[in-house]
Order: sequence, then C-alpha cells, then structure tokens
Amino acid sequence: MLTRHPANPVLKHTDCPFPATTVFNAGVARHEGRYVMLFRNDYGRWGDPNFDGTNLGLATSADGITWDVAAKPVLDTERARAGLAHLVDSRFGPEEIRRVYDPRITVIEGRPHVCFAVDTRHGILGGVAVTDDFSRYEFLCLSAPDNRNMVLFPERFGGRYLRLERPFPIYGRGAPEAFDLWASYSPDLRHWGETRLVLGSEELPFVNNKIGPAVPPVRTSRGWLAPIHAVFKDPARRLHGWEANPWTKTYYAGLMLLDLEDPRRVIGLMRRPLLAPEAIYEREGFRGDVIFPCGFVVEDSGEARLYYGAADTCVALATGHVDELVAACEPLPSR
Ligand code: BMA
Repeated sequence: MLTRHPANPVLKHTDCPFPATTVFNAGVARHEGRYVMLFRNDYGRWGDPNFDGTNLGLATSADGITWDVAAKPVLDTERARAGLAHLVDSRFGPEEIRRVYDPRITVIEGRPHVCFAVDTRHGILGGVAVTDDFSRYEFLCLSAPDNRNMVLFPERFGGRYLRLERPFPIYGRGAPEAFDLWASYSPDLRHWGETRLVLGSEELPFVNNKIGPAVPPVRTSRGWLAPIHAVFKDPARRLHGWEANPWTKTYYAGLMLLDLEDPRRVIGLMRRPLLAPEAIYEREGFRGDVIFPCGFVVEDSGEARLYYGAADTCVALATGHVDELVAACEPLPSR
C-alpha cells in the first residue's frame, strides 16, 4: 500500500545545525508554496536515554524530501512556559511544564495550527496553538490530564472545529493500558466538549495495547482519510532500545475512513497495519520497531505522503495513492 522513500530517513539528527540527538514525530504541511516540518528533538548523548531536554525544530523544503533546518529550535521549554503562562495558575505554574512535543500541523483557513503534547508533574496534557511564522506561537488551550496525540481537522463542521484525541483511561477494560481514539468539538479552539468515542483499540485485530490519532485527516470524495497509530505489546519480545527496561511495544501505522458529514463515525477500517516496522531505521534506535506518523500530505496528483517518526530517532516518508488507501478501508456500514 505504501512505498518507503529511497531518501529515507528524510531527516536525522546530523541534519540539524544545533544540538540534536533524536529528531522524530514531525508535523508536516504544505503552506505558502513550500513544505513545512515541525519536528521533535530530544537532545543529549547518542545512545543515552536520559536526554538533557526536548525542543521543536523547523525545517522547510521545496519538494518535501530534502529539508533545510532553521538555525535554532523554534520552541523550547522556556518559550513554551512563557506562552502557556496565561493558561495555568499558581497551583499549576508554568515551571512544572517539562516539555512540549509531538507537534501536528493543520492549516485552517490559511493559518497553521499546531497540536502538541505537554508533560507536567501533574500529568500529560494536550494543547493547541496558532502561528503565522512557526517561530511565534499563540497558545489557545490546554486539556485536562491525561490526553495527547491531538489532531485538528482542516475544516469546520456546522461552524465548529473538530479534533481527534487520545485520552489515557486508567480504569476500563481490565488491561493496564487500553487506550482509544476520541473526538471533541469546539466553537473557538479554546473550549472543547461533546467528546465521543470514535474507535476502540479492541476493534483492530493486530492491536492489544492502544491506538491513537496520528495525522490531520484529509478529505477525499469517499470520506476523511485518517491514518492512526496502533500498538501491539509482547512482553516476551525484547526490541532494540536505549533504555534499561526492555522495550516491548511495536508501533504500526493504521488507517480509517471517517464520514464526511459526521467525522466521528468510522465508515471504513483497515484491519491490518498500513505500515509495519521493517527497515533498519524503523527497527533500531532509541525505541525500536516504532512507526509513529505525525504528517500527511495528499498531492493534487493523488500521491499520499505519510511522514513518520522511525524508532523514535529519525523522520521517514512513505508514499502511496490516495485512491488505493481509501479502497483499503473495509466498509463498516452498520456503525
Ligand atoms: C508514544 C509517545 C510518542 C512516542 C511513542 C513511541 O506513547 O510517547 O512520543 O513516539 O510512544 O515511543
């Protein structure tokens, strides 16, 4: 269904003019005639899982394959704390924000919006910011804990914005982790509600752990095409990784098709992985066997480009045709 690009990995730490160790989980969009990538950089020592910090870097490209990385990170913890200060209070001060990461870009009405995850002492939160130049960000909201992997739709529905998200329920189906994919509406990108379950992880036969949104969905004539991430955990398997604790989770890309009018309704689902870790850069790194898509661009030609973090270490690209991706989603007429 997808072909790995021969230039993979399209972005790696050695491409950065500033201290960088693992550059991965990158939001990608076409904006003002070029491709824009916001990527996560965990910096420290190669091979050492105790990173010194995390920041977000910016890369631009004419073709979406060869990237120029801006001289400095565009968002670090200090700037995130300053930007988020108006959304927190004295009990939960900006100093407890440890890092901002895993950005996803959606251009809405011409303006790039970025969803991001925030690690704090009181949990993991998700938020949304808007930017015009990718260096200054207006932070619009922060969720309740624990929630992340948020992606915005590029259009409004009945005037309202819609985002997919992945909360972390603790009590539920008995498994220690069984996380699902949800959606919320907002009138203004600041207040979110009418939250509904979109897809449970139990609905995918190759998943025994969790699923979540991956990239901003793309409109097609048949529905919203929405790649997801999907995780199988096998405690008996020891995958490549830098941490002392054995890494046992395989992250796949999956795929669903959502109703055009009510995108909280799944109308098609791929029952097998869209992309499974096979290449060396997907199997070996900080956390091996990880494919974590955060960027999705469909060209006018119908070429679909999926940008994904590989082994939590670099950014890779796989391409296919949008019509084949739509056709791969098995119809779910009864939902
Ligand atoms: C998820 C997030 C991602 C990461 C992935 C694989 O839960 O933490 O940032 O890429 O795990 O380690």
